[in-house]
Parts: sequence; C-alpha cells; structure tokens
Amino acid sequence: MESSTDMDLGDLRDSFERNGYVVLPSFFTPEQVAELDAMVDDWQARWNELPGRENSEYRERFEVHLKALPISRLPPFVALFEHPDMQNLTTTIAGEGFETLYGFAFATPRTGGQGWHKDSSDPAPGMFTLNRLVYTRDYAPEQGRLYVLPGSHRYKGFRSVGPNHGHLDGEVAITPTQGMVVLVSSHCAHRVGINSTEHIRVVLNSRVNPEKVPADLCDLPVFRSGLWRHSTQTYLGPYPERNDGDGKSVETAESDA
Ligand SMILES: O=C(O)CCC(=O)C(=O)O
Ligand SMILES: [Fe+2]
Repeated sequence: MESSTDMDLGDLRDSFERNGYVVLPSFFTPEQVAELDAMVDDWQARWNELPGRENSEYRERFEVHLKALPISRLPPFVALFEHPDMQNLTTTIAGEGFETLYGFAFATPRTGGQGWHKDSSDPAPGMFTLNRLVYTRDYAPEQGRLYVLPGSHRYKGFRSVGPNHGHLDGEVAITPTQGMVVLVSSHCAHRVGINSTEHIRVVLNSRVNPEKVPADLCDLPVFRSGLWRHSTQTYLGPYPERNDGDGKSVETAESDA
C-alpha cells in the first residue's frame, strides 16, 4: 500500500494528481475517533432497525449493498472533518474555497460491499468531488478492503466491462485501520470488497468540491457494469465508450483473473 504519512503537502498533491487518491494511515488518533467508533457498535446492535438501504435494482446491478446513515450533522462528525489538520489536508488537495457538500457513514453488513465504480463520470481534469474517508477502527481484510485503480481518474469510465467485484490489473488493496484517512477522487475507480464476516464495516465519508465544481457532479456515477442516475434512481445503460481518454479505443482489456 502506498503510505503518504511522511510526505509533505506538495508531494501529497502530486501523488493525488498522479494516482487519484492518497492514503494517510494514523492521520487521527484513537482518541479523536473514539466517540464515532462507539457508534459502530451501536449500529451493529440495532442493525435491522436502521434505515438507509439501497434501491434493489441498484443493489443487483452493481453489487452495492450497504446502509447510508445520515450522521453528518452530529457534533463528533463535524468536529472530525473540521479539525484544522483535516481542513489543511483538504485545502491541499481541493484548493482554497472548497465547498463542503454532505456526509454519511456507509455501513456494509455480511454480503455487503460496493462493485467497481467512479462516483462521477465527467473526465475533465479538476472535475472531481473529493471523498474524504475516515475509518474509526481496524478492519479485517474479510470485512471488505478498499480497492483503488491508480491513474483511472485520467480516462473515461472503465477500460473493460466485467464483473463488479472482479480483479483489475494495477489495483491497489487497502485494509482500513483506525484513524486512517483516504482521499479518493470521485473519478478514480474504486470498490469495497464483500464483507464475509458477521461484523459490519463502517466508513465515514464527508464530500467536498473544489471551487466551481457543480454540487451534483456525483449524480451520475459510472459502474463497471453501467451508468446510474441517483436523482431519479434509473439505470442509463452500459457505458457507451471504451477509450483511453483521447478518443482511441483500448485494445488491452483489464483482466478478470
Ligand atoms: O467504504 C469505502 O472504503 C469507500 C466508500 C466509497 O466508495 C464512497 O464513499 O464513495
Ligand atoms: Fe464511491
């Protein structure tokens, strides 16, 4: 895993521009995430009564299964993402004048996960929403690693069609640990591995936009198996083009080994 803890902020920005994501293990201390971490146990205990389940077509097509818990107004969530270190980090990647959008806790139970996707489908440089992911505890790989595809933010969609949870050449697997922050461009392909344990896996995500990026950029995510519109909950069909971003078709498919 590429660790960015020791990088200075300029290197961090370069790494994000090159790869589409950065990983910062132990960005927060256990104490800083303790209050939010206690909520994970509470959600586990009350799982069946929690709202936030996904649309069933969305779940089946893209093999995304989770509950999106709206906790972004809770004081410990706000405090975490407004921490000066987080603000500084955010400014480094998204620039001064970034706009805070919305936040969730995404919880995946047994059989849950998220198939390969980009949260936005516009490939223009700088046209991204920043996913600011925070994990409040160590997770076993079997609870679902985060997979990212370095450099995929620089071309449209996916270079091949294939299984939602298939292996892609060049993928990087990240096992979440307590206090880890991962910043992922909405246009960098990522997936969450299927949870094969009885224990839920929770990620906190607070999204921000660089200045001038439309607030609804993530209304049109692109999955490896097609396009979706969140606002109308509709499937828009398979992704129309397979290319390298220069309009040339790509011959070499990613493997599904
Ligand atoms: O759960 C994760 O590690 C990634 C979450 C994700 O894909 C997202 O919030 O856009
Ligand atoms: Fe995502």
